[in-house]
Amino acid sequence: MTVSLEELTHRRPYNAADEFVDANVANGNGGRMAFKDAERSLTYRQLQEETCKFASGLQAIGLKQESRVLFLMLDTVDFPIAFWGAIRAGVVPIPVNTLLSADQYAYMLEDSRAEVLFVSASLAKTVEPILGKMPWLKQIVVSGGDTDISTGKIQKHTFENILARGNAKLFTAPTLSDEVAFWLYSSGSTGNPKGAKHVHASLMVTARTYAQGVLGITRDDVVYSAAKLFFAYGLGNAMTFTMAVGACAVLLPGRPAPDAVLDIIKREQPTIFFGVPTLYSALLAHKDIGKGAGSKRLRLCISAGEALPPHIGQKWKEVAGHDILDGIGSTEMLHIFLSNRPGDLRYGTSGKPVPGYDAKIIGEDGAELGNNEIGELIIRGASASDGYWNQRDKTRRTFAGEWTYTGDKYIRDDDGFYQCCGRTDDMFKVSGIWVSPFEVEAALVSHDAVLEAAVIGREDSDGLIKPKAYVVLKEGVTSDDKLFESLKEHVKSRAGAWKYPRWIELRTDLPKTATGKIQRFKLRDEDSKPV
Ligand code: 3UK
Repeated sequence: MTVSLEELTHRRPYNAADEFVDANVANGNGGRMAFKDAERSLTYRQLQEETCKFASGLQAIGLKQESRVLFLMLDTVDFPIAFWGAIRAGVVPIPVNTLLSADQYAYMLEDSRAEVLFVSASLAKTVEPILGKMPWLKQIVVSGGDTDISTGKIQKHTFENILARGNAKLFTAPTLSDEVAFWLYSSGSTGNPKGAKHVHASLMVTARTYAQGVLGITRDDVVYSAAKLFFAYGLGNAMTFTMAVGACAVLLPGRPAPDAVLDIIKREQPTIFFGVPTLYSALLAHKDIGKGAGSKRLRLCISAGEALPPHIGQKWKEVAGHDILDGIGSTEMLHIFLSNRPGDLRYGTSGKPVPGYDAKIIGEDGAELGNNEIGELIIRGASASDGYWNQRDKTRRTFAGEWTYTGDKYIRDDDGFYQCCGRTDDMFKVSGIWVSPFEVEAALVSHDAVLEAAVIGREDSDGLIKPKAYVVLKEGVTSDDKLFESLKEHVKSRAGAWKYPRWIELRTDLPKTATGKIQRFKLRDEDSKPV
């Protein structure tokens, strides 16, 4: 069954598992490899069988269509089995970040009212203290072995139990293309995470627009994404994009440290690699980095999550022999909506709108701005979230009719490239001229002595806002007045005279979200506290 984008985005009977799983088997991809992790691999036919068993197993333990389940799972083949088993049954999976604390899981379990928690055995200890206190949680399912944690009143199963409870009879629950299929929590820079609800049709929308339209993914591709499946970025990269064309994704359950990443690239020879800027930077510093990062078949390298500093893209091209395609996506839009593409790339920008998405830059009064004017980026596209769960006010501010407000400041140049200028809330003006912290940070990290930098606006003794920089130096660099002067000069020459940091504070690390984004608001809060 192949449905056109037009048909897909109008309410009709549609279960994403039909297209992503069953259509592969029907189209002759049944014997092809769909997923491979450190220990196991799965063909499309096996994926179909296992997801049927899993879906009926979920029904056997009492789950109904529209029930919600939380996934606290590492990247192994169990992830797609559980995800697509749930979708097939019309049960709503909510994959969450595996690096959070018990308190954060408690918040999400309570907020989502998930009835079942799927947890990788090695992560079970983290949630043990909260299990007894969750009002909605009834059962947990352990993947990758068993665990001896005490679960109190909550019933515990193993992944194998669930499969054994089900049967391989082919079925999909009667869902609609417009119906909520899964959620992803959006971390945000302040407050609790918000559950962004996504509908069945959205997964195929991102696969057709970005993965096929921009990357030209085919069934011969082998994908490795350092971004995990619980992020919207990883979920597309290493699951839905490959499945949409019958290709293969390789999964790494462990931490994507440079050694492990180079190792898997060398072993699996992927054709497409997805990373984030800090990883590319760390890989470039690794002694074993070279052509194709170790893969002879590598054809595309992608970066998202935060803006890619130009020097990293240029250096990667020199060393690994490939451009890095920077693109911006969000949990709210599900995947990438502005992107550079092969043969049409400008470092220091997020590229141009992905076909299927429209972008506008608007001023404070909401009116659309022209080229070379900074404003907020808003996006129209069929993969937008259906809204935040139980947060009407935030939903209405972010999803205004057809347009989604990104909260990002952007500027479009005369050639149509969109350049990121930081978040709406991090920007500040110096002498009436916008300064984007990002720009100053990019200038700082291009200095030889600097590993990382964060910039905020702070008031000087005249009450005027000026840039302040927090800098992490590279190992072995010693600081003195000369270094500080050299950093200031460097920014003046790179970013503009008024943008140089009037204060520089050295740090050993910077506050970051679980997804690695610098939390400038924390630095601002610290800075404004009286000493
Ligand atoms: C920022 C970028 C500049 C930007 C994501 C690819 O990152 C993803 O989703 P999140 O919800 O964060 C969204 C916000 O992150 N951002 C992301 N990419 C870039 N800024 N250049 C970039 N290339 O502030 C955006 O609003 O965590 C990325 C695919 C799916 C995703 N969800």
